[in-house]
Amino acid sequence: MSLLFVYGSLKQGFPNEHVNTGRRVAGQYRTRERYPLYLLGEGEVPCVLTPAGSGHQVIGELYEVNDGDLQRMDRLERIGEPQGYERIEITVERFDVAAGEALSVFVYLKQECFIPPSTQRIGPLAEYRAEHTARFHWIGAA
Ligand code: PCA
Repeated sequence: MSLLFVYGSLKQGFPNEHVNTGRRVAGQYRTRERYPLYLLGEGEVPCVLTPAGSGHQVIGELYEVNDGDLQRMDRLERIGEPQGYERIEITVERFDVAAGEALSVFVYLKQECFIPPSTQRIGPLAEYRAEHTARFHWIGAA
């Protein structure tokens, strides 16, 4: 079992929730560091970028996932493909309780240096919300 932090279309009630077969962990979570979260391209696809240090502490949901869950989501996020996300470990913290613990978790993100400069960006955002999905269209594999 591993922990996966999702902040975009894989959240509950968002367009790719059906691919997220993990088990939700109670609580509200955000990244410990600030990250730039943008809606990228004409599909307005949510994407956290590295390096950290600008933008906001990004808010999302935490899931317990097994290998099968990760395989399904890795395929959607096109892990290992040129246009795809990377899955790396970052630190998140629970913020709906006092002194929430820091946890090391997986997250899907992209490196800033691989985003073509001409790509449309909206943000940086602290949280991907329902209204941000209005023009969302996915170019993933699933
Ligand atoms: N799916 C992943 C990364 C961005 C996206 O839309 C997520 O929800 O965390």
